[in-house]
Amino acid sequence: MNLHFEKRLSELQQAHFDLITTENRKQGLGNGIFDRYENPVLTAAHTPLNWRYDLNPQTNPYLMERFGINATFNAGAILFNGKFLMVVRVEGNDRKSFFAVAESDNGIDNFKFWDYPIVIPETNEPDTNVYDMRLIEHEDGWVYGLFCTERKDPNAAEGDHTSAIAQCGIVRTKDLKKWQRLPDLKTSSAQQRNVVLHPEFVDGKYAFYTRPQDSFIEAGKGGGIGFGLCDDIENPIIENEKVIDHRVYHTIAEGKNGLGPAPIKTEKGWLHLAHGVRNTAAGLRYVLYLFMTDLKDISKVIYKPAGYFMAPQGDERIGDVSNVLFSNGWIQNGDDVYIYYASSDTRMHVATSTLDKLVDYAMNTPEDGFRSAESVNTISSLISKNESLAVPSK
Ligand code: M1P
Repeated sequence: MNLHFEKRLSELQQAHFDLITTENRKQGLGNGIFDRYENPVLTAAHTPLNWRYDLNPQTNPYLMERFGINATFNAGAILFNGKFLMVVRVEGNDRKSFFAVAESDNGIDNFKFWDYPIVIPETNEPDTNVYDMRLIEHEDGWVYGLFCTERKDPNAAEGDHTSAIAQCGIVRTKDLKKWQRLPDLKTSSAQQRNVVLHPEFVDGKYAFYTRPQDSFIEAGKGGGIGFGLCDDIENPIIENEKVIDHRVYHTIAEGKNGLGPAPIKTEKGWLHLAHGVRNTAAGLRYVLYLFMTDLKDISKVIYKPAGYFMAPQGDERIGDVSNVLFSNGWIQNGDDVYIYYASSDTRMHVATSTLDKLVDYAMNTPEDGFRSAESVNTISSLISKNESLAVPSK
């Protein structure tokens, strides 16, 4: 008997069990808009041991990791058969991402991965890397998964091993186990990431939110959150793409932006969560912002608070790609909203709020005045409004 193997296995199992069963608690006072939680909901260490280790003492006497997992992030989310599910972007040490489902009863802790990662069927053009799935329960009865499929740019110059083309891959399922692949979305843009399907038909057509870009990283002359309609999801082509949420100089989204999860319908309009990116001396900074669109004309932005809704804080700031918050999944359960967000391309967190609070935030937070003087005007009117109140001082 290999005593070292047995002892190490038992320690690994205990540590894994302790980690995935850790209770999560709300952090302190918060900002009144949402609550953060003390622990990430998923890290690389949450992935099952039998994904990472050969558990046979004959073939792995030192009980070494045989398949390292680097990160678990950018998860789509859905409430399915009463369970909170995330379709997680799991990235191996080999830099390839794949999708896997993690499930929890309460949405804030005890997330456990299903036995096997998802097998995504391929088109005639194999995917090099797949990531960032948005899950959409469409009124046609399918659950769609829209994700980025990345392939090497066939026109890359000799010796260029980084140029890539990102496009939108589409799968659909009824049970989140068997997935049917549809053709990749066709638009006139050279690059597409952050594509989201609207959950309802619009004029009998499938409606997509897009993110046209000139190049893989840079928006170039493109960018902004786009919108377009398509007749047939099995032959998905968008002929006309119009930008509905533009990049603007000296805002949190001057560099680029992209929609997060599918919007949530409220009485006051469609609620959207998106990310905005700006460049800094320390590299790109990704923050999350919220806006609302009109119920009748879903391409019309009706409320857009200034600045960010959430930005990286504390440990969230550090990771593989530091200073990044990214969200492509949220779950509405009655009035409660569970926002699943990744920090620094490394781990998943949850923040909770309610529909009422998010709509109040979207409708009543001042808009961007685009100049410092306008910010001073906004804060001054708040101060003078508060002056007339008899607020007890401490
Ligand atoms: O590294 C930050 C994010 O960068 C990309 O997002 P975007 O397309 O908006 O630039 C994506 O690769 C995303 O996965 C990643 O989190």
